[in-house]
Amino acid sequence: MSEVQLCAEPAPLAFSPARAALVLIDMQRDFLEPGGFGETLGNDVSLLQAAVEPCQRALAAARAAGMLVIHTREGHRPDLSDAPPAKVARGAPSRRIGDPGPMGRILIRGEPGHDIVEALYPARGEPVIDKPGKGAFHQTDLMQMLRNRGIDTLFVCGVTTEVCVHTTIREGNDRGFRCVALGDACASYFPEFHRVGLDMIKAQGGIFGWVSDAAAFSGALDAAAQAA
Ligand code: TIU
Repeated sequence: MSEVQLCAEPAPLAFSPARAALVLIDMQRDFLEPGGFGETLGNDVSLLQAAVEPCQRALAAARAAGMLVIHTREGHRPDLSDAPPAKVARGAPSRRIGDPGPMGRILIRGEPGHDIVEALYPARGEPVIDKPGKGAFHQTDLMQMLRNRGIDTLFVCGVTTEVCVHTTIREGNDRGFRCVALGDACASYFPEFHRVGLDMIKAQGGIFGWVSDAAAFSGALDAAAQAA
């Protein structure tokens, strides 16, 4: 498939699917389901459900186009050796990182709550990046993976808009990638932060990147496939 024309803000964007990746950020049970990390922080986790169907749509389109699909998960080693004490000790959650909960230990790799929700489960061969921080580039091999594939454009979905999605887009932008948030495929525990978070990306002529949506992304890929 040659160049795809995408409706986006603040301006349309042309991209090559062979040089683009769809990055799904932290669509984990720990953030989306009751009893996980998100709920321990006092959040209404049902707010994040809005992103699931748009993520499915974007995922199906990327898979059909043969695009690179990368999933990320935020979490820590069982011995917490990679968890900064400042992160573990912060706030007054009902359960801290590493404490036992109904989906296993909170935000710990290998526990049921750390895994990706069923509706968006990675297909065989799709890389899953386990990250200890908010950004997907920090202390991971994401940069190497993208460089090896000649990727120049990232389509970013997932949760939460103003935390891990934003941090990843900021990291990616500084590393020279064109980063596009698929807005409806992102969600936050704070609808206001979601809205303003997307506005921040596309302000000032696209200071961190672009904002589009799952329907525009899948429609653009479909149109390019039909034309080919
Ligand atoms: N709490 C919150 O909004 N987010 C996180 O802690 N991690 C992610 O955004 N994945």
